Amino acid sequence: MAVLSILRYPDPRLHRIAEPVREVDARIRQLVHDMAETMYAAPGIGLAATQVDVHLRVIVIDISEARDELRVFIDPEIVQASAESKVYEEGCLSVPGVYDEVERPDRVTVRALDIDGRPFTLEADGLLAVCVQHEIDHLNGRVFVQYLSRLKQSRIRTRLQKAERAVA
Ligand code: QAP
Ligand code: CO
Repeated sequence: MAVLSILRYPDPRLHRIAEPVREVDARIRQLVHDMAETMYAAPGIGLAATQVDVHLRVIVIDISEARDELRVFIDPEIVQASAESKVYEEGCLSVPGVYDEVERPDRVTVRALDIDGRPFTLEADGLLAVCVQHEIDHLNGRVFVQYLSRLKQSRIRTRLQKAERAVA
């Protein structure tokens, strides 16, 4: 197991489109374990492979209070989304210190493969629905700040670039 390093916005690699996995083998299971360790260490509630510079369609999520309900989604697809939407304050391990409101469908049905390569379907609402959509966006090269105004995006970019220089 290993804690992987997380790409920080505005890294261009965050905008790569991830490839389908299709076959869940030992290499993918190792990636899932490392991603889970990275998410728990951060700590965060969700992480997409894109954020650790692996461009495969793999997501880990744990929204439980006790941090003991790991959810794994391989090749996730949203097969249904509610017409009603909801605004939620989002953050991202790739955009540290930045939180802002994003509007998304309130409920989604997601189909994916589990760690054993078996297909499953999940109906999600609340925080889980937000998190699944946020992480699938990462696999499609989209970071949540791209839902914000151009002005906010430019301020966030400047702030994070300054922070990057300060630690370099
Ligand atoms: C995505 O985000 C998410 O800025 C997961 O300094 C977030 O785990 C989905 C984190 C909110 C739905 C709602 C962010 C940790 C963690 C930070 C995360 C930070 C430290 C973010
Ligand atoms: Co994120």
